[in-house]
Amino acid sequence: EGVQPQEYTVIKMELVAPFPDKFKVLEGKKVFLAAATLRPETMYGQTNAWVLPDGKYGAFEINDSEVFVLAHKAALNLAYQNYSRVPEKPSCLLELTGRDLIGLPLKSPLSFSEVIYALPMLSILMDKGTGIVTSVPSDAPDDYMALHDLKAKPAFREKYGIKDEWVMPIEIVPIIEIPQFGNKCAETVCLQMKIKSQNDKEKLAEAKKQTYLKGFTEGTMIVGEYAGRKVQEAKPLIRTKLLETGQAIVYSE
Ligand code: A2H
Repeated sequence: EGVQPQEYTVIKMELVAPFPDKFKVLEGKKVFLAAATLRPETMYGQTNAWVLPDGKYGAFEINDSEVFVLAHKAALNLAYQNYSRVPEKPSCLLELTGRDLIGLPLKSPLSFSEVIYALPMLSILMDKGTGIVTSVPSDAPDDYMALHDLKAKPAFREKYGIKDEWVMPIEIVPIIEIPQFGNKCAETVCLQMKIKSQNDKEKLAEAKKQTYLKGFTEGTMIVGEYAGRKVQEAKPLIRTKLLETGQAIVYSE
């Protein structure tokens, strides 16, 4: 980690009622999977959420009506950042693993899909961000490959009890146009670099570097309120809007 603190936008992905049995104790509250992102302007392209199957998560009471599902360490950090009503000790209402989260239906801000599902990603680090990632396969190479793996490998879906209907209908949503990379830059770069799976860590790190820089410096939004504007201009505007409307919060570490 660098010297500069990383400032994330945490997107509130709302659990759709009725809740499954394990989550019944949370009924009557608004429950969100809290996903940390550095690219709030890409939220139009969300197709699903990612969780680590063996990761330990908790459902933490954030205020009188809201509950966040996230890694314990992130809940503690949030408390210090004054988002929990009991600052020194955020109360965990329910202990969870990633497996409990797989298949949850969610409603996420700006996504063109009415409902998206939580699915497994094996490269999630539990000590970074919130341990929950929102998936934008058009622009994030990690997301593109993890989705590719799920679609291509029935045994992988079976292992985690994933219904085909959560995965197979997913289509990549073009949201940003980048010269030479087109409007699905993650796919372009993963194909060019012949990346085979989400476990191809070194190549994926390189793919991320390329797309991240290109997207920010040369990308143009092709959807949403700021269609036609450069990513650089749209990013802070979209972020501010998400924060002001209560659909996201700031999180730094
Ligand atoms: B980004 P940095 Cl479209 N484990 O959001 C693994 N990856 C994580 C994570 C964790 N615990 N927490 C967050 N991330 C991902 C969008 C996105 C992201 C796009 C393009 C690139 C991109 C949609 N996924 O990140 O190491 C999140 O994915 C490329 C850097 O703190 C988050 O932003 O720099 C990013 O990694 C944070 O990574």
